[in-house]
Amino acid sequence: LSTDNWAKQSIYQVLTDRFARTDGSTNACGSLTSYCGGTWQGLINKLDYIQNMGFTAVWISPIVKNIESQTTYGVAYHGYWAQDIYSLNSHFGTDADLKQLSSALHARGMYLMVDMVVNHFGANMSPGSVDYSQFNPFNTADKFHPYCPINYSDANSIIKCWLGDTNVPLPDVKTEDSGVRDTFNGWVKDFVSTYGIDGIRMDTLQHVEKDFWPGFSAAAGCYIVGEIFNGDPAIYPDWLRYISGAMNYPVYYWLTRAFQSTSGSITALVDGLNTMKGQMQTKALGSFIENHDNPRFPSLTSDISLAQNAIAFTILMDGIPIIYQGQEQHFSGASDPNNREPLWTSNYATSNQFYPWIQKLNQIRNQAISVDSQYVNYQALPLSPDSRTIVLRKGTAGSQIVSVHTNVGASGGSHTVSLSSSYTGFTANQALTEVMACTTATTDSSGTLSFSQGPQTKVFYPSAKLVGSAVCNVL
Ligand code: ABC
Repeated sequence: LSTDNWAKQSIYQVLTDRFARTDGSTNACGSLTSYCGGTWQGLINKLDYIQNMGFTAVWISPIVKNIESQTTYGVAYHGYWAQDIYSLNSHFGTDADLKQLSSALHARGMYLMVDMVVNHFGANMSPGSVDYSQFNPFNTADKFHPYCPINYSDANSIIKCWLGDTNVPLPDVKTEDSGVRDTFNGWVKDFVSTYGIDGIRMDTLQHVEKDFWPGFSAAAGCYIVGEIFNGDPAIYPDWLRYISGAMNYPVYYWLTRAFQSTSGSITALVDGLNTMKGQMQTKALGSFIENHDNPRFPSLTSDISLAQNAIAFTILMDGIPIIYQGQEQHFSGASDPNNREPLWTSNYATSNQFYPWIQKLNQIRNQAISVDSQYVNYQALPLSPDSRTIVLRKGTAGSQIVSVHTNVGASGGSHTVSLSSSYTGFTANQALTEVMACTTATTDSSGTLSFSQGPQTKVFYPSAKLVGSAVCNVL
């Protein structure tokens, strides 16, 4: 699937081992550093849960065979310690199961994104004594860079040295070798067609030299969103010359800081968004507030409305929304592995304060995309009418979403906000729906929209454009 098509999707991130078991059992996992039993079959059985939340695509953990042994950090339940890239990880299921997952998604009109790693393999021995013969296909030392720990202030070291540590070193593949490149290109081409993969989440993108990526991308033939774990916006424009998309880590940091407390800086978020869009096309970036590597947002604050605002912002900002499993259950694990809770302990509840919230946001975004061919191309206009509030206007006039987010917190009370038509693009006496609460609103004779803003996100949309949609039953 192309980048333009991916820009219209909304992705749910699944940690395969932690999402659902084949037999649907919900008893706890003995240890969060062991396999907990989640499988591709378990996932297939729970696709309604994901699709009913409004998602159109699922990102799953790496699928290849990993090292099996018990390490200092447990076993490879996350999938990032590859041993044999030509075999599947049997803990997650069989070849037939993975194909079935792909076809089950496609039958629903949904898409499959697979996490992939080319930067390294995994080893459970000291860097000096790595047994390369255990790897497939690169089973000799000369296909790897010699060991050195990464020095993040040296660009060359980020590419050539090894991630992991001396307990669990991640032998760094010599990706500049033309034979290695040919092998990876053949491998990805094959995997994409064999399993009907529509998109790729590429691990450790910045640890592989940039000129590796165009050839790999051409072989893959689909959208790739690269993980560049870096909050500096300045490095992104050049990366986007080599790869179709990237995780939006800069906005992740500004957004977290703005909403993690009632004194977070909204100004820094507005400035950051303007910096990003001034430098690059933002529609192919992955928007997120949580993932499996960082402390979950609710570990920073227990405030429900701050979490709801942060999620709403993720879904309505520029880029492809990515929600990590468990956000809809307000899970609050902090560092890895505590942020990798088995989802089944929630019993997949759908009537809490987050599942319907996410569903509504996906629905309004999906609706805006279906009626406005330019919605995803329109780079949102951020505005901060006061120090506690950020407004985003996104979409062509006539079918634009104007969303209002605040960090006053659950006990912050309400204040009046007025937005002029020159900002919103709304017209005089226009009938609008505030879709989060399904209430109506009308602009005044000069097109100004005034309302009382409480702690929760408000999302205004022209009522006429909701007709026929599932949102708020507008007739
Ligand atoms: C295991 C244990 C951990 C233990 C660790 C030593 O070993 O679980 O408890 O602390 C996988 C597993 C992990 C496992 C690791 C290592 O492998 O999931 O459980 O940790 O064995 C990707 C994946 C991630 C995966 C790997 C490895 C890579 O998403 O799940 O981890 O395949 C770096 C990489 C990044 C990587 C991340 C974990 O480490 O670049 O690709 N993620 C700075 C650096 C970043 C660095 C980051 C975290 O620190 O610049 O490159 O990411 O170490 C901002 C700056 C950023 C800065 C942050 C901290 O601050 O702008 O640049 O990031 O302000």
